Amino acid sequence: MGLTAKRWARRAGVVAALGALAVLLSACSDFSLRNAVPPDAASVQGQASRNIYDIVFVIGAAVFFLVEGLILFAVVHYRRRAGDDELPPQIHGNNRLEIIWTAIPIAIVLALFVLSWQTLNTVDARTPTPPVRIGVVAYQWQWEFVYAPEGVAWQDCGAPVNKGKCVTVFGTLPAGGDRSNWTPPTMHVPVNETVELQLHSTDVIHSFYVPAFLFQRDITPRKDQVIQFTADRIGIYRGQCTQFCGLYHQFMEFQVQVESKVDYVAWLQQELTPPPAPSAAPSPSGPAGSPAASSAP
Ligand SMILES: [Cu+2]
Repeated sequence: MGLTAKRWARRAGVVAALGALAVLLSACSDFSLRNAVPPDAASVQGQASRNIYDIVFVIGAAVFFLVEGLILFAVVHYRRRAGDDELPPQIHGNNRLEIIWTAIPIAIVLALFVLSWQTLNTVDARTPTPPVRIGVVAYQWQWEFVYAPEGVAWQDCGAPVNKGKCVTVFGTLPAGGDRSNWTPPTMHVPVNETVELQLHSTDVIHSFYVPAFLFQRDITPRKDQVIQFTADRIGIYRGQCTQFCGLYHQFMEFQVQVESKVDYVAWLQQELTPPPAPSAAPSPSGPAGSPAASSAP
């Protein structure tokens, strides 16, 4: 009686597990292995992050399969068989084994520490004379990208003496929240040149994130962040604020257009020719009510 109940319970368990697996697989019909790994890096710094990701992934996978394989082997090979009525010999302590399984994880952790340190140095490396400097102003709920000429700080672009010298890309909210005819603000940068971003928030914490650069940095009010990157693949890359920053946070998208130096200079020149932007100063005033077109030039 007890045995039959146990068997039924086991069968019910198997059916439930198969059902759960079917539900799980049906939910993953869009699953592709491509989505399970980070995107191809489009910057030198992103490639460094990607390299260490790959190394950690390979080590993690090797450890997983080794440990799971040994567990399965032990469970199957040393399972209790008919007639096994006594415990197998009980062993306590094995110095050689214990040294090995302590030393290997320590070696892995130390190697990863050194590699992470090197990667961090690559990602955070800064040159004192970046060829391109951009002021990035984040506010509820858009972005402004301010290009100031050599010798002018982006914060001073609003001064009358600098009129016509700066280029400002103003982000606008999609009218009525409708994205169909809306383009997020675009940051133009030349390929293979170091670009410095001076990240500034005028209100709450935002976050600068471009998935293709495998990079994210919070922008905290009253504490500007300076980052540098070198995009090495021409293309247009999506960006998004990734700190929930209020009602229209989801509209804080932007694009980074990586183009040839010639195209970049041509774009800058075209933007510098009149008619100039109505105001080059950051205008953090978002719309009061619903998302609507704001101060686009
Ligand atoms: Cu934000």
